[in-house]
Amino acid sequence: MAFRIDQIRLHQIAMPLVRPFETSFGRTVERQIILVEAVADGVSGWGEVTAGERPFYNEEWTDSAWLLLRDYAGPAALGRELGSAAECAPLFARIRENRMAWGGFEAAVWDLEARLLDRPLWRHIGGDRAEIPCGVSIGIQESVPALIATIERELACGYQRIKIKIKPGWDVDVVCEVRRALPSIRLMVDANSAYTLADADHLRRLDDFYLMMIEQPLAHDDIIDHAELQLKLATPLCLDESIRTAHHAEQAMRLGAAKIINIKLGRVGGFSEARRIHDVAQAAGVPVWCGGMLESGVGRAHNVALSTLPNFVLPGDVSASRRYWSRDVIAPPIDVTPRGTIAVSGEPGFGSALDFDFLRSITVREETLR
Ligand code: OSB
Ligand code: MG
Repeated sequence: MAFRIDQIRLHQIAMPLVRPFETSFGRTVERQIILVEAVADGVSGWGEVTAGERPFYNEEWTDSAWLLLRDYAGPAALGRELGSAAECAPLFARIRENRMAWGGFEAAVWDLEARLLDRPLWRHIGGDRAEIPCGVSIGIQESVPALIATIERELACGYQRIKIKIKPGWDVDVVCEVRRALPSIRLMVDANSAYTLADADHLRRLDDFYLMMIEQPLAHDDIIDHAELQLKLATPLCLDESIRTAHHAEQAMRLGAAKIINIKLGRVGGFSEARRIHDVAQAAGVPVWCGGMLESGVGRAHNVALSTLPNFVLPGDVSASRRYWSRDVIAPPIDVTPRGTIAVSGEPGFGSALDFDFLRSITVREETLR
């Protein structure tokens, strides 16, 4: 359906995590999140920028995203007549990368279109399942017993698979002990680019622990070394950081660098590219799952919607709001069933209401583009 973007509002919110989250590239204690509100005909659609606070996962960070939206993506989209939400991403074709920034806006436009059509976002993007399988991502802990206790707590909540973050010095021995304590759980690891091909023999030791996959062991922008590493490992490799477009996905699958693909809405620049990656992977028989970036309820609900597409066959890093937030910006918050699933909402758009009083109370800057 055709609509015109009359206004764009940027809201930056500060949200302390319930507990710090540590990966191979750093520790996050508080999120600084930009929510993007796209307005047409008095109706607002909402999206979330998933950039971190520092440029350590990819090149983006909260402040870079703010400037990109304010000075480039916003002006490229304002006042434009769109025939449909699918026409949004091409407006940003001149912008190199910075996908999390403009992808937050792109997701808001899909939400907006779903609301204009009075339709749930998950149905609007072509989802076909009302309940999605869920896993959790567990950061680097201070000790192995603390890690095992954390895993047991998450299993008790019903989560279907456990992902643990690894880095040099917190890898093979840790996985070995987790496996000894919990021999039959569905387990995987994520290195966030902490290794090189020189570590191939070390990484091969992970083959003893029948992991579901090893996520992004090598460089954030590499495909070829991953292909070479895969030849040396029995455990399937999954790419996260390296896949930003369907073209990257095709190259990685062709070379044998990715037997599984993690799709993150922000990393790939929104729903259009996420669906394209989903489709090329499906055509190649490669399963995908939805990654997470410590999102607030807005991004979390978008991830739930994305996960309803048919080739999202593995449990994603899409988990309950309460794992990260004492209070979320949406009401009701995202919750998990005892079966380790999240049920989608039948409400229009991303499916929950924003808690505007709370949103105002945690807003640190706001700007309206018109
Ligand atoms: O690589 O998947 C990742 C969090 C921040 C940055 C990168 C990653 C992650 C996670 C958390 O694993 C997933 C979540 O939001 O639960
Ligand atoms: Mg990852």
